[in-house]
Amino acid sequence: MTDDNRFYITTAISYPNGNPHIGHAYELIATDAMARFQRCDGKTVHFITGTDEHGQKMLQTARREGIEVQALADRNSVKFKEMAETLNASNDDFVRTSEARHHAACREIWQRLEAAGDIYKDSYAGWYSVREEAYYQESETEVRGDGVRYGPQNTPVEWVEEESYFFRLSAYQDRLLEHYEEHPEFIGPPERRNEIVSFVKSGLRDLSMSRTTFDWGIKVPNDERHVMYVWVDALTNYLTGVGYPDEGDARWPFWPADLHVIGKDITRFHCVYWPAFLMSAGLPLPKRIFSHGFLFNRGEKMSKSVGNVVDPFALVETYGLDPVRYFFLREVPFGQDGSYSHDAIVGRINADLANDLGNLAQRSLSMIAKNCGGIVPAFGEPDEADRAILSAVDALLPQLREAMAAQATHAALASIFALVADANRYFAAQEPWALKKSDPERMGSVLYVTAEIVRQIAIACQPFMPSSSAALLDLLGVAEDARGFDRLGEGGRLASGSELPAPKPVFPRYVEPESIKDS
Ligand code: MET
Repeated sequence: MTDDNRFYITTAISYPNGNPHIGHAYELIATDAMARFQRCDGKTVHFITGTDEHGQKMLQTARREGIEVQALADRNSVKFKEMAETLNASNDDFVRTSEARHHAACREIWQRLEAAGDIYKDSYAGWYSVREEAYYQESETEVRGDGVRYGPQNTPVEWVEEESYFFRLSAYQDRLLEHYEEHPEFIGPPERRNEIVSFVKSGLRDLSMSRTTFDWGIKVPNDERHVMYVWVDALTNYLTGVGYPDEGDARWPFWPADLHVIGKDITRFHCVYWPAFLMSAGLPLPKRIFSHGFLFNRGEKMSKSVGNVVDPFALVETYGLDPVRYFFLREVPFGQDGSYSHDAIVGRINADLANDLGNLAQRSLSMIAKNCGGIVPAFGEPDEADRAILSAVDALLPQLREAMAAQATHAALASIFALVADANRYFAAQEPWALKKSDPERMGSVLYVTAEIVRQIAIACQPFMPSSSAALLDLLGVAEDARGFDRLGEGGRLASGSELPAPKPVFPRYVEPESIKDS
């Protein structure tokens, strides 16, 4: 069952009660970069995302819109699928919780919890946030000046009183604490881990697992008046995505998940409830759960062509996909909150992508085209500067692995772009244009070294900016099957004498559209 070469990674599944917004895009882009990273690094990856279609929030939205809730789910789920395509997400599957396969997985997990003696019937009376689909203890809520009672994450709560099945969560307190202790990597970043440990230490109450006041959900086996609490259903999607309950399914060996990427507001569900359900069901626990922060547009100016700043489609339309992916993954330390604005995005596009990486590639490749007949030049005896820059770039992979093991996409990109800066300094200091007449062989060596650095940088950038990196690798004549991370370092050096296609710019500057500049 354990095959070190498999890597199973998931995003949270989104409530399709509205259009996808920037938060959904942020999580999907980051998770996609992590999935692609592992693929480039030789892993067999299974990456899933999806939509979370049951629960009271969906029902309320459908009623407000005057449509059937299934119709609402169908309509908006499509938009989430479209977003995944627009963002060039490489997910292998898209799980919708209204699908039959998911219902089967949920029924099975319920029966396992029941068989373990962890489910009992009682009645629930307490506070519930429909926006979060979360139960809260009274001590976690407060009545504010507007007379409304709010939960700890600032959403209104309402009183719920009904017959309910319960899960013996309280019985798992010690086992959970033990697990956190023995697996410090289980929850990241450390701030979230600390919060969870103290929440669990403060004492766990049994969890209400079903609702009877509406029927939009997965029916409880053998008691059809109850539908499962939406989070029981939602979390089980991670099992549905690997073929559960069919443990003979070809995807089942991917379980347990290597990484669940989620937003920090849903850490409790993933780090307390989910492992407890799995322990009860006798299934192995995911290896790691990483909670990212939120991106805010703090009233900062956005491009006027991004009519709605929270619309990921408009962002991609305005700035281009890979620049948006790069910005999200580079600008904000993954795991922390951050902000975005038009100026910040344009700054990154023009400084990092167009000036630094784009120019490095364009200048070196056009010199090869012009002065070397478009043929990768020979690399003569390396001098001190050549050796220094090549050994820096050859040492990139361990740094990337370390950063990505901690989901630090910003740190991985910082290492890559530090090399881009080094390479630009190398190129400027070597002045290959001046060597053209005085020492054409040396010019060839400098261009070779620069192109070789661009090759490695482009390979390393694939998880983050897949199509721009592919374009760069095409310009360098790197074959499709020579783009894995096993080709980073000395082993994959560019072949002198190979012919390159005509160079063209890959990272254009962002220029304000005329109509907007003057208005
Ligand atoms: N739909 C939930 C949310 O968006 C996430 C479910 S992940 C199992 O908060």
